[in-house]
Amino acid sequence: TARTARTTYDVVVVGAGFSGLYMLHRLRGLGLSAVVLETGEDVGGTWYWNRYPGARCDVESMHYSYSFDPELEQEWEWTEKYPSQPEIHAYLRHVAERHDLRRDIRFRTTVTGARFDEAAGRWRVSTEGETGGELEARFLVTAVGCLSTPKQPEVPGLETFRGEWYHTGAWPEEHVDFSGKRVGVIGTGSSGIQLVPEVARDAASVTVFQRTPNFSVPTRNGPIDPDLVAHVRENYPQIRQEARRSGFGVPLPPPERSALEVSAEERERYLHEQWSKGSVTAVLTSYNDLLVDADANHVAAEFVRDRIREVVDDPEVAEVLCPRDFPFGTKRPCMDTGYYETFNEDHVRLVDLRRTPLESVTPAGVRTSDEEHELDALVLATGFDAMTGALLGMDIRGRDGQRLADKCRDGPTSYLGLAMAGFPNLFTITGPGSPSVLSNMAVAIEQHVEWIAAALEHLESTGTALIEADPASEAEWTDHVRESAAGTLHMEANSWYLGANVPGKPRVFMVYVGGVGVYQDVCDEVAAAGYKGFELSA
Ligand code: NA7
Repeated sequence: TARTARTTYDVVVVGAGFSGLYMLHRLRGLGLSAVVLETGEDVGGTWYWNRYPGARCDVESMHYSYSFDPELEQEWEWTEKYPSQPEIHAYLRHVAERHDLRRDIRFRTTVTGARFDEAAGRWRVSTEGETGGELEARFLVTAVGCLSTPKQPEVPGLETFRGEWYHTGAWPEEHVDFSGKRVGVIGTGSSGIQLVPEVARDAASVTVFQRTPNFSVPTRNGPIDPDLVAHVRENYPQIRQEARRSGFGVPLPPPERSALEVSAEERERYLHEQWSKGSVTAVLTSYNDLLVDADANHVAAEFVRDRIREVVDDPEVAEVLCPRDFPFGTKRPCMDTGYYETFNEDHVRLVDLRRTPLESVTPAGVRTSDEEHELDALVLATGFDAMTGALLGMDIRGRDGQRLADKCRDGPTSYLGLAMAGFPNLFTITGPGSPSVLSNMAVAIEQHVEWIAAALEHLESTGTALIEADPASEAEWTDHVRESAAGTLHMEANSWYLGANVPGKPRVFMVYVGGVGVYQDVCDEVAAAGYKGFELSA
C-alpha cells in the first residue's frame, strides 16, 4: 500500500510496548510523522512476549497504567489487584484501538541497525521482516524495554532435547498443555516463581532447577476491591502525582525510621503488618535503611527466611529455598502466588544446582552432576540480557560511524538514561542510567515519553535540527549513577542490574537508584535551563 511504501519520517520509534505506544500518541500530538517498528505480531512488548502461565505484574493494577488519558483511567475495569499478562495485554490492545495507533505500527518488522548520516542529519534505519528495507528519520527513539532479550542458560545440549522447550520471555501464542507431562523448570527469578505453581497444577511432575534462591513476597492477589477502585478513581490526579514524586513509582509514603532504631518486637510486629499487605514494595519500604545498611537488611532478610520456613513442610527443602547469597531486595525481589507452598506437593521436586550442578540438556531431559532427570518438557526461566541487550543488539552507529556497542564496551554511558554523546537525535526510553526497572515502569515510561515530547517540541519551535548530549554531561551523569549505587547494598548481589547474569558482561550498575521523583526533578531542571548539558544546533 502507499502507506507502507513510505520510507521517510520525522521520527522512527523502535518497539510497540508501553513506551512505543505512548510515544507514538505524543508524536502525533506534536504534528510529527512517525512510525513504530515492532518485531512482534501485536502491540504489548513485554506483555506480548511474556505470556507464560502465571505471568503477572508486581505493581497493582490501579497504578500500572497510563495516566495520560483521564477518561480511560475512569473507564478501564481491572479485575484483579495485580494484573495478569492477558489483562495487561488486553489493556494495551485497547489503548492502541482507542487512539487509533495501529495504522502507524509496522509489525513483524525488526530493526537490525541504524546509522546516523551526518551530512543529511538523519538516521538511516535498516529493518528485516515484513516491511523490510531502509527507512529514514530525523529522530530515532528506542522503546525496546529493559528485559526484552531472553537469555539462554549456559549449558550445552538444548538442541538435542527430544521434548518441547520454551523460554518464558518468548512464550508461544498457542496454549501450551502440560497436563500429564514431566516438566523441568530452570531458573527461580520472578518468572520461574510465578510459573511453577501454575505448571504444577496440570503437570504429572515438576522439577525445579534452582541455582540461586530468591526472596519472594506473597501477592495476596484476588478480585480487585471495588472500594479501592472508587477511591483511586476519585483521587487519580493526586495519586498519580504521588507516584511520580515517590522513589519506586507507587504512592507509598517514604519510610522515616531505621530498622535499627526500634526494638526487635516492634520490628517483628511492623514487618508482619507490611508483609500482610502483599506488596514487596511495602516490605522494602518498611524501614529507610534496608538497602543501605547490612544489619538492617539482615533483619528483613531473616524475617523473609522465617516465612519460608513457616510455609515449607520439609525443613531441608526450606533451607535450600532460603536465599543467603545476597541482601534482601538487591536482586529484584519476587512476588508470588503459592510458590513456596508448591514444594509441599508430592509431585514437585527442588533440585539444588549448588550441590549438584547442571551439566547438560540431554535428549531425554536434564543432567545434573549426580543424575539424569527425564523430562517431557523444559521451561527456561533464565532471564534476560537486561538493560542493554535489545539496545546493543541493534547495530546503531553514531558520528564517525562509532558503534554504540563499542561505546558501551565497559558498560553503558548515558546522559540521564535518555541520550548518548556522539549519537545525535537518538533518545532511549528507559535507557540505562534511568530509574526504569527500579520503579513502576508505567510511571518511568510516561515521564520519559513526556520529556522527549517536550524536547522535540522545543526543537521544532526554535528551528533546532540537532540535539546531542555533551560528553562531559554524559560522563558526569554516568558517574553519578554508578556512585549512587556504590553507596547501597545493591553492589553485593550478582544481579541483572549489574549485568552479572550474563557471562562476560561488564559489571556496572546500569540503573539509577535515586528514585523517580528525584530523577524527574533533574530532568525537568535540564529542560528548564534550555536543555543544559545538550548541544543544540541548527
Ligand atoms: P531472572 O530474575 O534473571 O532469573 C533468572 C533465573 O535463571 C535465576 O534464578 C538464575 O539463577 C537462573 N539461571 C540463569 N542461567 C542459569 C543457568 N545457566 N543455570 C541455572 N540457572 C540459571 O529472570 P526472570 O525472567 O525471572 O525475571 C526478570 C525480571 O522480570 C524480574 O526481575 C522482574 O523485574 C521482571 P542465578 O540467580 O543466575 O544463579
